[in-house]
Amino acid sequence: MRTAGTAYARWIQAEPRGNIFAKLPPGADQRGSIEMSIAIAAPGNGEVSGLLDFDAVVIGAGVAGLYQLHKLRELGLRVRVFEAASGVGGTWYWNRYPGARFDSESWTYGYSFSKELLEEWNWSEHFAPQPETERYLNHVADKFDLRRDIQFDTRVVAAHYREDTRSWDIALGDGGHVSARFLITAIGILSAPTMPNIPGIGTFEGRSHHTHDWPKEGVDFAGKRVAIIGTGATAVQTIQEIAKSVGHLTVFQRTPNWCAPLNNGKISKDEMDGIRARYPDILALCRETPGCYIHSTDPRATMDATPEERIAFWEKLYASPGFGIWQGNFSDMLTDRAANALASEFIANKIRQRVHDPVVAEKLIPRNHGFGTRRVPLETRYYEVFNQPNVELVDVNETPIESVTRGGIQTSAREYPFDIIVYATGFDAISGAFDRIDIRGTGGTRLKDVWANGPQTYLGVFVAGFPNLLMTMGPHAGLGNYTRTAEYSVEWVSGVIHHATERGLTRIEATPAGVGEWTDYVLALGQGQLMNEIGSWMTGVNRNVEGKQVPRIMRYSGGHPAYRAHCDAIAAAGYRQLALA
Ligand code: NA7
Repeated sequence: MRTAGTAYARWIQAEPRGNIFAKLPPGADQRGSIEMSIAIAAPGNGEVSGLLDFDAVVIGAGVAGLYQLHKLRELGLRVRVFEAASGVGGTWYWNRYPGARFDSESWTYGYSFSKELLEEWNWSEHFAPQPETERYLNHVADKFDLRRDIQFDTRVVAAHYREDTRSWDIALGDGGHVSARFLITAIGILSAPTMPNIPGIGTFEGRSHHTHDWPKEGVDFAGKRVAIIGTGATAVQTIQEIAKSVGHLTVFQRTPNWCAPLNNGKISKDEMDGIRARYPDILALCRETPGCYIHSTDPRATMDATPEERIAFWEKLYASPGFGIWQGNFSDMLTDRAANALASEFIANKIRQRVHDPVVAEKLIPRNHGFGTRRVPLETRYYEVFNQPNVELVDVNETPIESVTRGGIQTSAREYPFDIIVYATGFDAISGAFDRIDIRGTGGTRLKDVWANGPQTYLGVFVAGFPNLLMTMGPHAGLGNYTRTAEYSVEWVSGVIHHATERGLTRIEATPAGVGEWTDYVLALGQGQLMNEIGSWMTGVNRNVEGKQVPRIMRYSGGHPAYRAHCDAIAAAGYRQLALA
């Protein structure tokens, strides 16, 4: 993945206005250019804008939504944010399960738009725990006085476009309706949690919680018999935390993941002062790397290094904090099978060294995918948990879960009694949160139907046939270190809206040709990347959701610098590719 992305990123930075399709991988569609992709219509229905409830409605008050509100207010627009939760934070509001924390360096995650905010906020750990991030986002909401335009405890259930008024009718979970010229989604990529389809879930008489809907008052695990279903990044964080206090823990694993050490640490006051002084360099570095982390791919191919050099390099990465071992590995690790197999074997041996029981160790080593081809969970003594006498690993491929009973979980082998069941079973990712809202464009077309065979967008921002709908962090956009990429997304969306409002334009739409070209381009770019071959939330697979069983290319994979170059070029050219009216 990195090879193609990085090379492309370098090229597009050198020639940001060129024909972006000229450097597609062999075999990719090379028909188009960046021209002809969006449509902004001429002034027409400006007269109704005063009758609309709002100029813009934003769905979601998480990282993207908060900043989107701030930016649109700066444009002088009347904005309302609807948020299903009772507070701000999105992911960092909901996911308050034990052990929830960043895998991005805290000091790369904060907003960069306000120097004052950067100056005044202190991170206490290199990878901050959830309560600290939630506090941070509350601080942002207070500092910029955002709450007065946010309606909490309100879910948007439907949004229908009206051609006569060039506006959106938005239906709320409480039965209310509002109208707005622009509808902006800031609904995140991992916000639609999913439960497994196991019979009897409702009959369990103990406590059970999905990690996403964790109770604010917390859950006491001390001495309890606890089950956890799932072994993704969320489960890994939860398991290593609750293993400290449970009476007995049973981990139900379907697919093991390749986990690597987080190597977290506290940040002293002096260290924080040093970080603050380096913010311009840190943020500049994040702008250069494909995923907007501080880690960038090593330029060497795996076989360029001797076996001894490889091991020394991987040992260093394994002992370093954060995603370096995933994002900063050899350049061919995620595109070359032989290279990937070597990296995988290195991690497999680490698991064998850390887990005492060889049978358990082998069960924890993934067999159906290579290292880094699914999201790498970062861990702190996760593997050592399986050395505890009160922790058991159940491979549900060997003994499938048949049902949840009143007292526990019944597998094909036996019934396990539990006091608490934790569902760490993930999300209907990327497009799932869109599917849960009845979004209809021109002619009543449903977005869910348009995307039935995979997302089709222009830049991950627009969908043809859905005028004035703008997505922050939408499917096929450049994603990565969340706040870094969300800030850009919000700024670009704000730029188009500014362009339209200052000219009295009331209709912005992507053209079908533009959407077709962008979609073909993103799909072509994703070919040959091992990540796109395996089912995971990153390829939109969720075995608990109908129609989401097959891996699809859901993310732009050319690296964020190249993504920005595309979007900047379109803005600089006055959004000529949009249909503007
Ligand atoms: P993930 O990474 O999608 O993990 C979900 C886990 O739940 C995964 O191990 C699944 O196994 C497992 N799962 C789901 N349904 C079942 C059933 N029916 N039986 C057994 N196991 C099941 O979600 P996370 O919340 O951990 O992480 C999502 C992202 O959020 C994370 O990467 C961070 O970026 C933040 P499977 O792999 O499908 O076999």
